[in-house]
Amino acid sequence: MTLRYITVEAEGAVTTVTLAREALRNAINEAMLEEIEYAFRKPPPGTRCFVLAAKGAHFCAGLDLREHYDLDRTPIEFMAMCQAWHRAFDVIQFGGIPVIAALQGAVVGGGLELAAATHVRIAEEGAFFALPEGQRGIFTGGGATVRVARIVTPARMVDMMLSARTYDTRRGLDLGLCHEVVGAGEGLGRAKALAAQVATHPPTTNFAIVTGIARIGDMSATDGLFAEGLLAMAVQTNPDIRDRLEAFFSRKTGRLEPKGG
Ligand code: 1HE
Repeated sequence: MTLRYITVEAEGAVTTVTLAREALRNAINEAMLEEIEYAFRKPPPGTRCFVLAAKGAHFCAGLDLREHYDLDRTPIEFMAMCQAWHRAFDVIQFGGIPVIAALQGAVVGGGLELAAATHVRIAEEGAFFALPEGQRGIFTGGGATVRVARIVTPARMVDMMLSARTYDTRRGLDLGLCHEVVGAGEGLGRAKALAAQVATHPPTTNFAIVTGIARIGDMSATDGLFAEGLLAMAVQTNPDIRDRLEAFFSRKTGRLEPKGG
């Protein structure tokens, strides 16, 4: 596929997907959405962790409102559009490969929906989170009612949509919209460093972490415990982990330190 709105760059086991529509604040049109889905569905061989980044001062302003206005979609056409967003973001969340997001500036509307599909979110100072759809007279359609509501609670999502309030990185961290805050200009470097470390985990371990926990959240407790056992059955008996355990016994690996973060 010829990529026009994003770039994809493989560096060893880490592949960086970058939104590259800076002039329109990385607003997502139909073609860009297809490119995003393609990038995560067909990773370069050997990819063990993704970084999702964005060019310019803002991560993503959400749905391309201009395209939406110009296409004047029918209800059925917009339903199909929502399903395309859901499909693409499901590939990000459930593709089995961890995705670390580097966020700056506006992470709003569909941009927050995109970020919420990633597994670890590193935000630069100055980043902000919002769901301004209500203010525009529209509704979310890229998965926020599921993903964002589960992060911040459904009640808070109602408030975010009615008030269009913005949360800075401090509040974003408290609410779980981001997991780490770094200085301006440091997000991509930190995301790549974390991705390089995550990429050293056995792929089946990462698969279980990024797919299992969210899937089990949809299950009853009984089914969830059973599913957890099945995942652990595959992961804990993987021969690849024996070397790691031996390294722990022989003190070749560092110990956890209670330094927080
Ligand atoms: C856009 C879009 C867009 C900017 N679609 N063109 N999302 C929103 O409601 C967010 C709308 N955007 C903003 O609030 C601001 O643009 C930002 C806070 C992100 C950035 O502000 P700023 O001052 O840096 O840029 P700007 O001057 O507002 O925008 C620069 C250009 O990008 C300008 O076009 P220009 O031709 O006048 O230069 C803007 O029109 C354009 N632009 N955002 C199209 N979103 C599946 S449903 C998902 C639901 C949604 O995501 S709704 C969208 C919510």
